[in-house]
Amino acid sequence: MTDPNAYIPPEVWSPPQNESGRFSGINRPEAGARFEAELPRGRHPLQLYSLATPNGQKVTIMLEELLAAGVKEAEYDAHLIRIMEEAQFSSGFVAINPNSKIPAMVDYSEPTPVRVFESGAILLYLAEKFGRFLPADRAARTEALNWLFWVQGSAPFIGGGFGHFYAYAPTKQEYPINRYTMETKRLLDVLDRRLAEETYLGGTEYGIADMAAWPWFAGLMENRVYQAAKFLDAERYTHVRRWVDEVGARPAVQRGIIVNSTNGDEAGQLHERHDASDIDAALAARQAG
Ligand SMILES: N[C@@H](CCC(=O)N[C@@H](CS)C(=O)NCC(=O)O)C(=O)O
Repeated sequence: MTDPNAYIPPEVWSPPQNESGRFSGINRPEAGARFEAELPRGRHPLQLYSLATPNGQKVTIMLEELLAAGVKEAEYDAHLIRIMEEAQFSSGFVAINPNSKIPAMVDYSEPTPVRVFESGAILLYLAEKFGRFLPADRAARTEALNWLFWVQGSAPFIGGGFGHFYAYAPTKQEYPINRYTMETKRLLDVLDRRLAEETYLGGTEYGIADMAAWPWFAGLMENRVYQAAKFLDAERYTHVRRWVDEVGARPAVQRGIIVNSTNGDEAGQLHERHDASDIDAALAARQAG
């Protein structure tokens, strides 16, 4: 039977007019800058341009973990990029990330400033630069990278697939929701089985694979993204639950996840981070509120 509402693709696609999905207003089929504007620059060697989404939080968790481990050279300025206001399409941002997505970073401590984009590449860059949170031994390093790349490759099915069709699409449609729920639950099961056999994703040591995965999976379990924990029956993944709690209790994680945040109670938001005291103040405001 043919569905009378089924979409019949034209011979050549053209962008829809007046679509009402969450990101429809900012999406275009062309890359590149949409307007001229330089990026701000603070006083620290590392300049981060980001927003507190799961992809952004990965990097601020890593930076806070480095600082907590005593790596003073990891001091950073975190500038807010408001993606719904199209700040990722400024000429300055596109020059450091031609893909126009947060997070992106510039390291001015190198003889020639180094740009780094893609959250996984930023985690790897920082781990290698400071020799932390990634084992040196080839086998252990490879296993940690296996899981880092697993998260990087899998998260778009959670965010762009499941989250988009479950929470953001203008209408709820069964086919895409089934498809991406199936995949999201399969990924939760992959993670659960891994964490049944090892304490952390990479193995015995906490590291960049955990930092990459935690914001996505903790976000799902704790309803910080998509309000879907019940729908996904997330609590049945008991090993994921154990790891979400354990990693979430780390002070550096609690500090990192609020950097560049624009949600929640206004006093507890932290649009920019230029000093450790910025985070202290936002955490204190959250506790008081
Ligand atoms: N693979 C990228 C994905 C980054 C990404 O999707 N960023 C989103 C926010 S979480 C973004 O900037 N979206 C803006 C846009 O699509 O215009 C990474 O891991 O860094």
